[in-house]
Amino acid sequence: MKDSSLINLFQQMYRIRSVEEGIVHRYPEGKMRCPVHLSIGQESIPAIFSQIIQSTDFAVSTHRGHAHYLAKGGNLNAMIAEIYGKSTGCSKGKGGSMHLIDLNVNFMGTSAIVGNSIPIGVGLALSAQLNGTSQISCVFLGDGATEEGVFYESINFAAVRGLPVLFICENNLYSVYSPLSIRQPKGRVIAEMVEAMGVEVAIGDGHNIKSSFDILQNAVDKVRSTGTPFFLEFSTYRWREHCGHGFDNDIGYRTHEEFLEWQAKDPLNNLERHLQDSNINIASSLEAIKSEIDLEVRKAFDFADRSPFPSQSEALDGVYAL
Ligand SMILES: Cc1ncc(C[n+]2csc(CCOP(=O)(O)OP(=O)(O)O)c2C)c(N)n1
Ligand SMILES: [Mg+2]
Repeated sequence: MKDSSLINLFQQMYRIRSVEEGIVHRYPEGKMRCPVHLSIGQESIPAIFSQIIQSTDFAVSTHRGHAHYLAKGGNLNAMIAEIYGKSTGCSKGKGGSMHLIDLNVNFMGTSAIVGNSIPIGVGLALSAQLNGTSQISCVFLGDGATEEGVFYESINFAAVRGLPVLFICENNLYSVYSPLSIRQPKGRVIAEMVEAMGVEVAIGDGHNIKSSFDILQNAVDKVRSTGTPFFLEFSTYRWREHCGHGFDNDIGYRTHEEFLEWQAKDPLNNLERHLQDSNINIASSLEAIKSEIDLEVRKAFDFADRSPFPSQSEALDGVYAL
């Protein structure tokens, strides 16, 4: 990869990290009243995705969706305002961190219900097929979501109908506090299980940026050119607690040593060092990129803080109940 592409990747990865570190630092102020599922440590795949995907393509994601929303080009101010519960938020302040959406860039939503957005992504692919567009639909999911029945129904439907959908599974080994080893039979590989259902698959190491880039590029090209589904499984690791801004390595479900092992593979840090080693004059440009992003992120938090809460009269707007 050229240095310029790597710098773009660095920029995306740093931006996602900076936004989530901003949440970490401000969460204790008590102004963000919704739960947050951070993906610090998991930025590489969303950052690569941002470089490959087109804004007309569809994407959906999960409870851990900040990075995917940003990578698809979702509006930063509207995301932070949503987390602050403000009326300027992307769901008008009623959804919080787990309900991100930006229709301007076809980021079609995230959901708190594990597995819930998978059939929605498949339905979007069906709409692209019926409308005869060249759009593809991308479904981000975690390893835990592959244990939901709807995952199998969706994979099967996409395979049978031949739909242009790209499933991107970020396997961070855990579903809340349960490791894969106690949730699935020994030796099972998620991607191989999907392959057995008739869908082409590839497996990547999310900490290897260059190979992950090629794998993702190849899959996007294939889905677009053949109009058929593809399933990707990338290994990755979340650093922070399952839900919240702290760490949870001391509660017994994983060890601090394991965390340190994965943290040493930090894709952002490694990319920065790689860029510095390959080009001795780059350090000041990287610092400039970082300060510009940090400023943008600070402004987004200020915007959210200054924005009004939704008024009482609009409390039930858009809420449908029997
Ligand atoms: C249908 C459903 N079951 C259980 C939960 C509780 N829950 C929230 S997040 C989560 C873990 C999902 O794990 P994974 O898909 O691997 O995503 P990760 O949190 O690792 O990003 C669970 C079980 C839920 N929100 N919805
Ligand atoms: Mg997981």
